[in-house]
Amino acid sequence: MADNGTSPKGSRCIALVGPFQSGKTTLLEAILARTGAIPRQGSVEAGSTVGDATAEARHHKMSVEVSVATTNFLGDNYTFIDCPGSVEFAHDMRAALPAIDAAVVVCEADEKKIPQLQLILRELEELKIPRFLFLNKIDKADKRIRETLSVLQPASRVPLVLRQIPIWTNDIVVGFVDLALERAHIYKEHAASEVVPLEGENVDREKEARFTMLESLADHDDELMEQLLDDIPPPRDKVFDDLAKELRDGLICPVLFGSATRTNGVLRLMKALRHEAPGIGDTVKRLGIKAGYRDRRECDEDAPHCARRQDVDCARAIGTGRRRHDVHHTGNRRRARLRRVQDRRTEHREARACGPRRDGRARQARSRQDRRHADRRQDRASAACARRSA
Ligand SMILES: Nc1nc2c(ncn2[C@@H]2O[C@H](COP(=O)(O)OP(=O)(O)OP(=O)(O)O)[C@@H](O)[C@H]2O)c(=O)[nH]1
Ligand SMILES: [Mg+2]
Repeated sequence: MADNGTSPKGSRCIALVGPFQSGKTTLLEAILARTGAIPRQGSVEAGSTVGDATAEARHHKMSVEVSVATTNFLGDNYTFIDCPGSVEFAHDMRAALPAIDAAVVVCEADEKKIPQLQLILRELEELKIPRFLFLNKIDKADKRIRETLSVLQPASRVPLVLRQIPIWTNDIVVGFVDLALERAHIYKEHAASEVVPLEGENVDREKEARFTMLESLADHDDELMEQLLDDIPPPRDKVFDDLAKELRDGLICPVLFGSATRTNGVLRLMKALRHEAPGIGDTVKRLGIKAGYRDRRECDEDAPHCARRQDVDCARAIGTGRRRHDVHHTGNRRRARLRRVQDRRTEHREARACGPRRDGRARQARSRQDRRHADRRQDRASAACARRSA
């Protein structure tokens, strides 16, 4: 286990949550495409995404249940739970939340969606779930990022800490500067962004934004505060450790941005999850899972996936107050119910269509059985007769 509590090889369970139509399913698709889990990125419009695979979801072009997908990024496994944003399906999101290691709250710079964003953030805050904010649809941004952040801030009880600033060209976001690494990137569509020299007006903007980020971190770190007051540049590792720790302790909500349809900002999000999202060890502590479950996990060291599932089941059980075996995936349950209804309908249809043939077959079977019984009766009678004459 690394110093920041994350396991470099551990598998993590991340929920994609956020207001209705903010781009969660598209972001999941972008993540799967960027990490090589699927060869090409599908779209919600074309009905070709991995998530939202049911006919109902495809028809309405919206999520109607959770979708789960697993991928691997730089040797670590990630399970993503794409939760529906519509309030009618909020219970599906609620069922998944207790089990997750962290959440990515996908949102837009849209004031109308702030009340729903606030409700979701409140739920995560109550459950003490570490959370990132992913400001999506940056390709349509028409406001400066600081303005957007001040609009979104009231929705969160903890500070929204900007981790990147956009690089603008002709009022379009063409890249970003990472404030922790102090590196500038230019977006490439459906490809990794290109690192470029940090220069021009971006140098001053970066300095100012980085200082604001460090100030937020220093609110909970006296040593960092002293370094800032003395104008001593803090070591990069310290900044990363603070970012991870304060995220884990629910003291900050880091903000990243990008465009899910263009796969921009997705690798940066994955790297933030890799370095900063808590691992299973922290989640077990957060949930207060009993030693028995932990022991079982330790026994299963050779089968990390099974161990992971046990923990997730266990966490779900704790979160929902039900026994572990009673807890099923809501989506699975709904699908199973749908399958049963469909099976019953098919049976009914077949019975109506093939009624006479089935009756005919049954008659044939009955007469075959009758003949066998008659033969056996005859055999028994002749054997008895032979015994008597002997
Ligand atoms: N311009 C732009 N459009 C986007 C982006 N991401 C998603 N969209 C569009 O936003 C719409 C909703 O996308 P979804 O991925 O279905 O959103 P969602 O949050 O999963 O929706 P629900 O699950 O129904 O809440 C679709 O039309 C997407 O094409 C983006 O980065 N930029
Ligand atoms: Mg969706």
